Amino acid sequence: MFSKILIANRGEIACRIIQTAHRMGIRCVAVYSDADHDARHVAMADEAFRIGPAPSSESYLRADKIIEIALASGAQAIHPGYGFLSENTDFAKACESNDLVFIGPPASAIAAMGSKSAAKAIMSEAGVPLVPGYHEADQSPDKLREEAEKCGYPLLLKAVAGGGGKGMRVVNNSGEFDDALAAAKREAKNAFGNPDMLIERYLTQPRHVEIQVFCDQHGNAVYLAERDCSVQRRHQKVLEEAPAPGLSDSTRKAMGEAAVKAAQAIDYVGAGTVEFLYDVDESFFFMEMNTRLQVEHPVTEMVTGQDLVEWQLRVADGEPLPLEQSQIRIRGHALEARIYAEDPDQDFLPATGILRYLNTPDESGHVRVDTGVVEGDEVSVHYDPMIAKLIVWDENREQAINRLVQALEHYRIAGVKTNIRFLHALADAQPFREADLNTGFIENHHDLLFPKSRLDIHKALVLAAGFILQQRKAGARQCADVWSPFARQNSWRMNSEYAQPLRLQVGEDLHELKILERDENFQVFVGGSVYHLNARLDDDYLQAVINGHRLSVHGNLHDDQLVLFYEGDTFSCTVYRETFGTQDLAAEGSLKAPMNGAVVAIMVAAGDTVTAGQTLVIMEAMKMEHAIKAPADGVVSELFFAEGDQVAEGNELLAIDVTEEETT
Ligand code: MV4
Repeated sequence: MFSKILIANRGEIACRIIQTAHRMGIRCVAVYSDADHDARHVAMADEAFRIGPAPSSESYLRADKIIEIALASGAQAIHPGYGFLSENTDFAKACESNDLVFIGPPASAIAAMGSKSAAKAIMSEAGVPLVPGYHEADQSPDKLREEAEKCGYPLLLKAVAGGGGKGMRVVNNSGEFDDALAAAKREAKNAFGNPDMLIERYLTQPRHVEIQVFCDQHGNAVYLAERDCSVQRRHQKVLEEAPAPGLSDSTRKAMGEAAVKAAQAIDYVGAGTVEFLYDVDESFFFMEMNTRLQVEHPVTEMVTGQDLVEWQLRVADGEPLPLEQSQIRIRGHALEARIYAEDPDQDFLPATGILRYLNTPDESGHVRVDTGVVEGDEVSVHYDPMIAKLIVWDENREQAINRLVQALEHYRIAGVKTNIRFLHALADAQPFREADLNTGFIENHHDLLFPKSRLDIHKALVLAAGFILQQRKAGARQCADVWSPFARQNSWRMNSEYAQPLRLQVGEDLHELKILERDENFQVFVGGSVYHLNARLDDDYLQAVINGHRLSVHGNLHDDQLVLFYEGDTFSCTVYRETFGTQDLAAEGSLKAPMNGAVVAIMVAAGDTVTAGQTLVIMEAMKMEHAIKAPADGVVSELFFAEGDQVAEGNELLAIDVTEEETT
């Protein structure tokens, strides 16, 4: 076995490879760009070398530099991970010519899958099922039209040189064909420099089911079950699972054997994936083959109990496959959710920033987190915005989904927008639970996947108030320095009844709160209601009782940004510094005279029921009238002045027993 390998990658996959290599007693050399000098993969490796500036083209794609570093460091092999140089035939060849083992397939196998039409020809020859259609060299429009008629409609035009969903066009009937063909050719010529087209019968509700294959250097080949990756967004996988729900043992076997044939047809070695379109009638068709270890390989590891990186290392070192086909069993069900730095509310725009707060679920036999970042790291524009893969396993699919939902609730990130809430909605959606899967899942269930917040806005604001005030108090207690801003809160009176204003901005809306506080108990006035809050804060964990409803949230306050986490949902707001100059604000909702003046009208009597915002008393000062309004619903218990009386600023004018509101 190798004693030292170089990992030509970054992020979670570099970390994941290092973990297995270390378990096998192999030393690891990392490489890094300027953006990654403090990255987790660098810290985990035994040694690490700088390649160059942050852009991939100047770092992780620099085959020449990486080979130079491998040779200088004494590594015997290079693991390319996925992406970057993993499917680059020149890199695989360059490794070989420098006596470095490329931990992947032979360059010839990578090349064979590079062209769609060539790949289809090989697969057709090998007896692997293809979508009915046309994939030959004659590209004359007459020939293509003739083949289209043979194929039938709807059909799909695919660019021979395309991939990953690029260069595809649906043609619904023969009337559309000529224009569609011309347009598709133009696009393909522009995008790939090659206008050639394939024609396929268009499957309207296919699933993406892929088979993990493994081949050694001695001609042995096995399949390690399948993964269903139908839940995608713009050809980006979002959720993957193994096994594929509802796939019969006989179809699994047929698909597995077809995948092994596909791999053997190109003299494959190592880990590979054969992707199939799986139709509603259980027929399946070869789509493409990925000649690398894939992002979603962990779900296969969870259901087979095998470490695929260990298999890769053994195979690359010339060992036979660790298991024969008959020894490979699947147990239970695994799911993987890809956690991305992106904003689902802005059409999944990639997000960047610093991971100010990062809590991952506890790992166990049921929960695995593959990640390349730690709290404080930056998600930059330079690389893929995937933050982590959350992988769960359980005895059956239903329990595995429950695990995923729970683990997503424990995955908390502040500082960078993420898709966690979206993933939570996805995993918890009824059609997903029912395994009603196809590649249109996200589009078809859009409404379910962008649910309303689980927290009522007022409750969220009340929790926010509790979190902010209790954290300030904890800060003040910790801070002996009297000049500390925490000690200087001049609206703050420990154990006194004193209404403090708090302004919280949520999106476009500014919410003004008033808070009376005694120890752990608060009365929070917001939007005409009063909430009784008991709040205990332990580090980032707030245990609250709001009007008799006990609930708990986690939170993070960084500068003026507060994020609360509740059952997979987040509530974010901006906290305004109190502005004591705004007398109106301080007076509003208070039953005290805002200034010296006269009571000109009293609109209520003792015993009256009043509603929030109702005018109670009118005062006059400096020839202007001021309305004193009810801060909340309640009953007037006492009036302290009569019409015509002079009052001083700060005098209580009347008292109200605030109605305790039951909220849900
Ligand atoms: C198809 C298809 C329906 N019928 N081919 C998209 C990516 C590319 N590799 C193949 N793709 C498709 N090919 C036929 N004949 C539907 C898709 C497709 C798809 C496939 C797998 C996963 C997600 C997808 C999303 C949209 C379309």
